[in-house]
Amino acid sequence: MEKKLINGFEHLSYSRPDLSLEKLSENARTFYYEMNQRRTVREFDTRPVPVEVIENIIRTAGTAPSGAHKQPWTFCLIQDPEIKRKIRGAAEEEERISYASRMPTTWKKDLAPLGTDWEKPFLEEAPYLIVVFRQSFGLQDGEKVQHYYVSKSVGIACGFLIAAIHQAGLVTVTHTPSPMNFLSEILNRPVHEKPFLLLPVGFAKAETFVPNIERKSLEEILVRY
Ligand code: IYR
Repeated sequence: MEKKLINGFEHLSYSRPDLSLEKLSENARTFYYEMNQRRTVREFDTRPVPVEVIENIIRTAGTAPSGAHKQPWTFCLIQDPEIKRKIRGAAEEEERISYASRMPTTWKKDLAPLGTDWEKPFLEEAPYLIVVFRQSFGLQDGEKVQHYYVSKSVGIACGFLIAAIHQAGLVTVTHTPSPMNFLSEILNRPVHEKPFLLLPVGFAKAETFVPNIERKSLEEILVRY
């Protein structure tokens, strides 16, 4: 392996396979077709999933780029039914108030096609919950470590996570109970970690339905210069 020093730091020679343009097109098309099959699913089968599958999904999320390579994320993996029960109870308590009085009419009108409500049975039914925490700063041997672009970094890692869940053949819903500080307490996280996203993971229920909604076309999301 070829090496070189840049700013006094070791760099390794790196390359990607030199693919034909046909293969390149096929790869991009195939990956898009695969990702376009992804749907947010709120109904889970209670069938178990080997923990090794979830570990590799989390490893994939950990391959995301991050500000100054600080990797400012923590993924909490919950299997314990008692902790799931606590999380569901606390999330539903917040959601009940949100749906009843915190969310304005426009918001609720926008959510109507998705069929969401305050009840979150998936928080107990899914075999796993992954709670992603953003680290506002790091701690190494009691010393504060500066983190950069934390939300962008953790957002990208969550994108990788969701893609890996789908690619494995499993489903998830990006659940953001609000406020979500109860997760820090239940999971006993240190103060420099803030809850970012909660994802139940598992097989989709044998018969489930998803909203009949469309994705924006390329021309709607792309501006060419
Ligand atoms: N957090 C609530 C409400 C909610 C908000 C949005 I924006 C969604 O896309 C879906 C749900 C809930 O989880 O029900």
